[in-house]
Amino acid sequence: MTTHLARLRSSVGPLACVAVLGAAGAAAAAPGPGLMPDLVADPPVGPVTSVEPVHGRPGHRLLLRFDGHVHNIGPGRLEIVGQRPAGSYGDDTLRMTDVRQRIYDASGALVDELPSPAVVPHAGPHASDRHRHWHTDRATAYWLVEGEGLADVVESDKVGFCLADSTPIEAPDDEPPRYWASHCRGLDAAGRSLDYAQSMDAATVVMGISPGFRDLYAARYFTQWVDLTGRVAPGRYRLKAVADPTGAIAEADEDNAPAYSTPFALRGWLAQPVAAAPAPSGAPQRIALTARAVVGAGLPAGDPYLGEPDPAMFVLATPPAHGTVTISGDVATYTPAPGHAGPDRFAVAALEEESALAAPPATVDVGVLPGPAAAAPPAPPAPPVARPQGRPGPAGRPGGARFRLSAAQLLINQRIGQAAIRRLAAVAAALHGAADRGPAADQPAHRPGGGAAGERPGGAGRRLTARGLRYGGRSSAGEAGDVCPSCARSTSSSPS
Ligand SMILES: [Ca+2]
Ligand SMILES: [Ca+2]
Ligand SMILES: [Zn+2]
Repeated sequence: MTTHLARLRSSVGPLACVAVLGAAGAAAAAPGPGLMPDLVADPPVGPVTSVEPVHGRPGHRLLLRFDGHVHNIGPGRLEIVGQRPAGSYGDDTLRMTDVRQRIYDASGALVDELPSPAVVPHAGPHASDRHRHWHTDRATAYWLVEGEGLADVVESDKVGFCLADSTPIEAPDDEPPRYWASHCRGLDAAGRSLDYAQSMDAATVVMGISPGFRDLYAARYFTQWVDLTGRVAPGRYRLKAVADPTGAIAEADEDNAPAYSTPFALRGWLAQPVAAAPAPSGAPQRIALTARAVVGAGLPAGDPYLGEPDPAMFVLATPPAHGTVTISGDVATYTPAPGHAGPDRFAVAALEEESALAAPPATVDVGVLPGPAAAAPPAPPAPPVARPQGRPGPAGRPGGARFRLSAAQLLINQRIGQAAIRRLAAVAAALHGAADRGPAADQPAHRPGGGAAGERPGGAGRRLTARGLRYGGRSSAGEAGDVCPSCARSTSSSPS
C-alpha cells in the first residue's frame, strides 16, 4: 500500500515544474501540487437476505445484500480514464487497455496522469449484470466477518461499478456532481457522448468521484452481496468494507482502517457436542441431542432470517466407525457393532427447515463397556471432544475454518438448502408469477417492486418475503434493458 504513496511522492513532488500534460486549455503558468484522492469505505448498511437465481450458478442462492459506499475524503479528485479498448464485445472481454489516473491541482489544472492497473471492463450483453456501460472493478471489497472477533468468514462476490458522484457528504449540498453515471457510457473518437447501445464502441471513458462525494453501491445491484448458501452458519456477524482492496488507485492515504456494519444475526440452530456416558456392550444407547438457538436480529422486518428459529431438525452428518445411528426427533440411537468395545464417535447437525444456511456438525462421543451387558468396571472417560463452537470459515480454506465441514455434511446442507429454496420458489411462482411475465422453469417470476409490501405467503412459503423476492426478480430477470439503477437515476437528472 505504501508503495503507491512513495511512488506518488516521488512523482507528484516535482510536478509543479513539469509541463502540464493534456488539457491544453488548462496550461496555466505554474500548476500547483497535485491533490490526491483518499478513498474510504463507509460502513455497509441494511443487510437483507434474498433468495434468487444467480447467473452462472446452479439453482437458487441465499444472498445477503447490503448497501455500500466508497467515499472520497481526500483533497483531490479520483478520476480514472480508459482508452483504446481491446477484446470482444460479444464474449464480454472488452477492456480499456490504456488506463490512467488523472491528478489535478487546486485550480483544477491537470498536472499528471499515472499509468493505472485499475481494470476498466465493459459490462456487455453477456455480462451477468448487462449494465451496458463501463465499470472500474474492485473499487471496494466486502467480507462477512464474525460479529465479535471480526475474523473473516467469507468474502463477497467481486464488485465493479461505474464510479460517480452519487451523494455530496462533505461537499456542499448544492455543489453539482462532476462525475455522472452517464459518463460511463463513454465517448467516441470525436469526443461525442454515447448511449447504452453504442457504449461498446467507446474510444474513451472517464469516471471518478469528487472530493467530499461518495458513490453508492445499492443492495439491489448485481454482485452487491455475500453468497451464504450452505457455507455460512447461523450466528452473529458484521460486514466489513475495504476501499481499493487491490491497491490499484493512488491515494493520499493508502492505509485507512476497514469499515464495519453494526452487528446482525442470522437465525437458526447450532448443534452442540455431546459426551454420552459409556453403556454396556451390544445394547443400543439413546442419546439426547441439543442445539443452541440463534435468534435473528438486525435485519429488516419480515426478513426470513429474523427472529426465533423454527424447531431444530437433527440429521446424521458423519456415521460412527463401530456401529450405527438412527435419529428420531432430538434422540440419537447408537447401536454398537457386535463385539465392539471402547470409544466411538459420530457427528450430527441441527437444521431449521427451509433454511439454506450451513449446519455445522457437532460430535457425539459414546463409549461401549467391554464384555456382555453385565456389571463391568467403568470405562475410562471419553477422550476430549473437539468443540465445534463458533462460526464456520470457508470450508477447505487452510487456517480459515474453525471446523471442517465433511463432504457428507456439505451434501446435506446443499440438498436441504436447495430443496427448501425450490419449494420457496415454487410457492412464489404460484403466488406471484401469473401476474408478471410467466415464470421461467426455475425462477421466481417476481419483478422489482411487483409485490405488495409485507405480503407473506402461507404454508411452506411463509419465509419467502416480498422483499427477498424483489431482489430475486431484479437480478434474475436481467432483461436487456436493465441498467444499473444509479445510472438510471443520475441519467434522468444529468445535464448532458
Ligand atoms: Ca484511502
Ligand atoms: Ca489505494
Ligand atoms: Zn453499472
